[in-house]
Amino acid sequence: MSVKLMTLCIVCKDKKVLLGMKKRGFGVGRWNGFGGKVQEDETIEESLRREMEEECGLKLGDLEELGVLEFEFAKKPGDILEVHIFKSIDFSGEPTESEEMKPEWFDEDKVPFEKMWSDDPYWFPLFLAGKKFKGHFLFDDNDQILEKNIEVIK
Ligand code: N91
Repeated sequence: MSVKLMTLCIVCKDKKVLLGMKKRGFGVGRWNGFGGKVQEDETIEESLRREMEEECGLKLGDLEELGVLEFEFAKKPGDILEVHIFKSIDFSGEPTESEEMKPEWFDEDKVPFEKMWSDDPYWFPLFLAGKKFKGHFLFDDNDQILEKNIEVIK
């Protein structure tokens, strides 16, 4: 078994959320939060701050961690992506397109789930409600959910 630490940040402002259209690599063609793999020489928060600047040019201030999700793929059983999900309402700069992401604001009630990962409808509403959560999703070879387990924690 191996566990890879990852980060995901949803920036929120005026009842809108900032997502990025992934232009290349893992998850290409889907609206995502910002973040990525945590490197060995950095903390989870340091990694998120770095990825955020690289992917859309925003500098993050205070962060709130709301969720931890494990993603596992049937083609690589035992390889877990442990994703730490943060909310940011404290940031500076203007979202700017990068080679990896095209940022766009969406109304909280118009999140484009049809062009997002299949697990997002299960936890994004909890996130928007400010609830803390943890869970595990197992995906098939087409990134569809085979197993899910999600719970709100205190
Ligand atoms: O970025 C967002 C909003 N969701 C997201 C869901 C995922 N499910 C599996 N993976 C690898 C994901 C990445 C991002």
